[in-house]
Amino acid sequence: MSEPQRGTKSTRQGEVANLMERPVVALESTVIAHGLPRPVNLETARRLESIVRDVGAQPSTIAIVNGELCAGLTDEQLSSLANDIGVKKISKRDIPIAVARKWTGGTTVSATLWIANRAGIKVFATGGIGGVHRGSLPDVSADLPELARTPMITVCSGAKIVLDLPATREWLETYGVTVIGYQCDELPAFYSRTSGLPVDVRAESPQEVAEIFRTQQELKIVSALLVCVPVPEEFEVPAEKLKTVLDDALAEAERNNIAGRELTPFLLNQMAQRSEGATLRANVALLENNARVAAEIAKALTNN
Ligand code: PSU
Ligand code: MN
Repeated sequence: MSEPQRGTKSTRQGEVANLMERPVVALESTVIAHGLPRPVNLETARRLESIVRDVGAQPSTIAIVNGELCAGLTDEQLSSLANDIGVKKISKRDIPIAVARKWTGGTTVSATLWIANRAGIKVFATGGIGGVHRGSLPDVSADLPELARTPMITVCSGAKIVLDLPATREWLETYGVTVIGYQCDELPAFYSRTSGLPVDVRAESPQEVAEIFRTQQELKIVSALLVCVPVPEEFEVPAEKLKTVLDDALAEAERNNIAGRELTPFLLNQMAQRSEGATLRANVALLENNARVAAEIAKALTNN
């Protein structure tokens, strides 16, 4: 495929052509629209793109703008996602509605995977994937089933700490999503470098990741390859601090009956406030680091 499929539009046409031949990294946009506060959100979105470019790959931020599926945004579109009121959080199930009703919104991991895969992109970077939420009502992020059916390398720092991590780990295993620890032996837990949960294999380099992905493609195994990169050490939030902040955020969500699509942004925001910004700094640091690792992997994939 040399062009994005029909209906997937790039506002930087030239840049998205020849996706298969050039190293391209898809970037998610719910994190910009709803995951980070202003003005850190736009600064981070721009920085992620420049980190990918500095490594020698092409960034392709994925979003829906006025009902168009976009792989690659102009700076104007990026800032409207970051600043406009009424920008939606678009999950997989919302895609047809968003297109039909000409919405503008940030795409979650699930919607980003679907659009980026259609555009022929192989590598995707995000912060933390969604997963199985805590609590008695089953709330399972659409990110998980989309990972199970999309053959893309997804670079993340594990699942967000607000989730039920053991249940999320089990889900990935049940649905055959291969989990790589990038220079680590445990599944990272977003703001923490460890979770006590195992990865399937440890990889030391982008080349090792590329080799497993190529093998997966040769075997025609259709699921994501989840590459988990721990938050850089100096930004890790200490366990004791994290525990208090998390417990308080979860309790606050329950008191306010927050559920559905509001829950993840609410919890992230609560934690940032209650930790004097420590979780926010960790979130930005891991996003930047993941973008860099994803770009290196994208390059390793095309160098063969
Ligand atoms: N990673 C971050 N911040 C975020 C998210 C991921 O560092 O805000 C977003 C992703 O878009 C992910 C979504 O898909 O949170 C999960 O939301 P939910 O639990 O409602 O599926
Ligand atoms: Mn949910």
